[in-house]
Amino acid sequence: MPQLSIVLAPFSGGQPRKGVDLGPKYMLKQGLPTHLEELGYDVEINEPLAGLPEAEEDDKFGHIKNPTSVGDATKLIYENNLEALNKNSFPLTLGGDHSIAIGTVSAVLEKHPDAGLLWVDAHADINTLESTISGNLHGCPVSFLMGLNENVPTSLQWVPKKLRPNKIAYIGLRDVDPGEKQILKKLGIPAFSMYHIDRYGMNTVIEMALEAIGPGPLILSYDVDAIDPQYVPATGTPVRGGLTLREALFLPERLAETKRLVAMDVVEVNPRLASNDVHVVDTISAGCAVARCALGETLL
Ligand code: NNH
Ligand code: MN
Ligand code: MN
Ligand code: MN
Repeated sequence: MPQLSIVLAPFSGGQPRKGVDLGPKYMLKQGLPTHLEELGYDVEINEPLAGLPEAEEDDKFGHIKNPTSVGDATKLIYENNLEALNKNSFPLTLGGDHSIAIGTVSAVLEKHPDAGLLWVDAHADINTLESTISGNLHGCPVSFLMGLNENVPTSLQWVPKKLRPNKIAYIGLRDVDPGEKQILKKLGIPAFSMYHIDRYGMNTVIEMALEAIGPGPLILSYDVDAIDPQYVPATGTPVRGGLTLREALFLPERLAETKRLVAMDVVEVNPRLASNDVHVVDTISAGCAVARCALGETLL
């Protein structure tokens, strides 16, 4: 029986909105573990952040917010993901904000140095400590994974920096900061925006993204704000003009079919930002469906 480790990452210190730490609890309550068991997995639930104190708000590194808690939390997530991978279990990490991908992606690259990363998001999350305007670390994980920062705060110095620019592809972008656009251009990183999805269709965009990162195991880091806010309203930085629900689910369905996925994250679900119960249910359902599709659920 295939093994699956649901890694709970109820962490909110990478951005300012409380409530994104409730994501894992809501996705569990929706029945995700049972649904994954029904797909044939032997499921365990890990809580690497249990006992971690809440982020202290005054912790700053220049204008960068909460570097200590982001460093501490991502290291625990890294260790837990690596443990899962080492026992041949698939880590499904439930966020939490997107800073947690510093931990998950580092773990996969430690285990599988040839792995490629698909970053599904409205945002590129490749701001450096210099380029970030907000100072929120959930907008910076890719720059840490690639080693693009010169003066890294002590708490984040553990990050291995193993991600190469030709082993990542973005899908769903539509809100990229000017500094990030420069970085993407300079490093020649394959990035498929909503324009490309309209122009070529999701199926072809996936083929192009996989072609760009080449063979090897795959990590799917899925920020639910890639999906249009009409389907996923309860997220911290919604941007209109996003993926339809079918595009959003076809992507993980297609990746499951490749049998190359070795780990995935579902992040930025924030039930507290819903203005009514329907918004909560829509958002949580979409997040859970993304995970189930990536893990092999099919319509027929
Ligand atoms: N680019 C902005 C920043 O760095 C927004 C990032 N917000 C996200 N990223 N939700 O996925 O602050
Ligand atoms: Mn993100
Ligand atoms: Mn985003
Ligand atoms: Mn509505």
